Amino acid sequence: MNNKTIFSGMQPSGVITLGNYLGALKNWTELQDEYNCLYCIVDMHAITVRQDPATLRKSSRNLLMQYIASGLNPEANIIYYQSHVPAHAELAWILNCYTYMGELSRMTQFKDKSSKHNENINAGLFTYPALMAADILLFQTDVVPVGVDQKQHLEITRDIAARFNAIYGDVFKIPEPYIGKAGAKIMSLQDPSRKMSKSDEDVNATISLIDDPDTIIRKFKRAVTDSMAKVTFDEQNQAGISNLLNIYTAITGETIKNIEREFEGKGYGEFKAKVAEVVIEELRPIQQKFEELSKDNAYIDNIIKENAQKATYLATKTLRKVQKKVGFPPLIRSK
Ligand code: AQP
Repeated sequence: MNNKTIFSGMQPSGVITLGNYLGALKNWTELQDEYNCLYCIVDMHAITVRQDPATLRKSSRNLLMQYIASGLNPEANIIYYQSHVPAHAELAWILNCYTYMGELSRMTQFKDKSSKHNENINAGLFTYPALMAADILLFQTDVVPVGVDQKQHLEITRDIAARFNAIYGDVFKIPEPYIGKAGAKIMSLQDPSRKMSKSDEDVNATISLIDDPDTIIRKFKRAVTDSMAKVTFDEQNQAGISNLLNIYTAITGETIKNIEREFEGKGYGEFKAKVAEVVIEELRPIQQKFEELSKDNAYIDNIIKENAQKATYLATKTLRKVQKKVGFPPLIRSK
């Protein structure tokens, strides 16, 4: 244990995908023994896109169970709902006042999501990075493990923290990104120029963490490839095959060169079947554990309660310091 803090989170905006798992969750489980970790279910971020309330509640609980089922230890890590810790919203408001419209408008995620949801381009979607900065900075985080798609948000977090520190002294620790070598960005199976996303409406574009073996085989069979008939890593001309190679290497730890050699002279059908097989085997124990956890409501409720308390305690320390720095009057406590 190195005493450093890790913070990361996922939105309960659908069932998490193989992209979320390989780009983030799998790395989290490898880091948990070394660091003090907080893994959040960022439900406040999720409502920047319209959600059905009952589905959001269910997805949030499922996501918490999927964190645990994937190997996160809920006793050693703080696994909690963002909305249960009001300090996230309180710090986000303050940081909004130290974040510029110009920098927010350069965020690729805002551009992508506002074009996808042009009937609901709300202020929350625009100021999403200030809330994400609050999430991270509240815990004096050293390291943030994210997929490469979230790197821009981490950069703005660092800019906001440095700006705040330049005015008020060393209030926030400046966090570093941690991007795993394999699985940094998994692409859609139907359009390998876009990332695999849990909110994708095309069910064939994503592998979800709870897909059964037949579904996984079918989705890989339908995955878009090319007509070059060779399993080689070439993101320009063979984006689909390169994506499958990325998935295969992220799961097996085998090098791309070795995988190319293994499939030399073999057809895409055989390669896809092998990729499906390793994915099925990777997900099998996670799915079994998820089933078990789904039956133990009291255990899950207890984790939710205890971890919210732990996170609130840590977050309040930073929040009070920030409130004092910006000039808010101190709370008067009853004797
Ligand atoms: N395709 C991906 N490849 C690798 N990593 C990915 N991540 C997301 N997609 C991929 C990583 O997963 C974590 C969770 O992200 P999030 O839920 O906060 O939001 P997101 O990046 O917007 O994820 P989605 O799946 O695309 O959600 P929706 O569809 O709701 O927008 C992050 O660490 C991210 O890097």
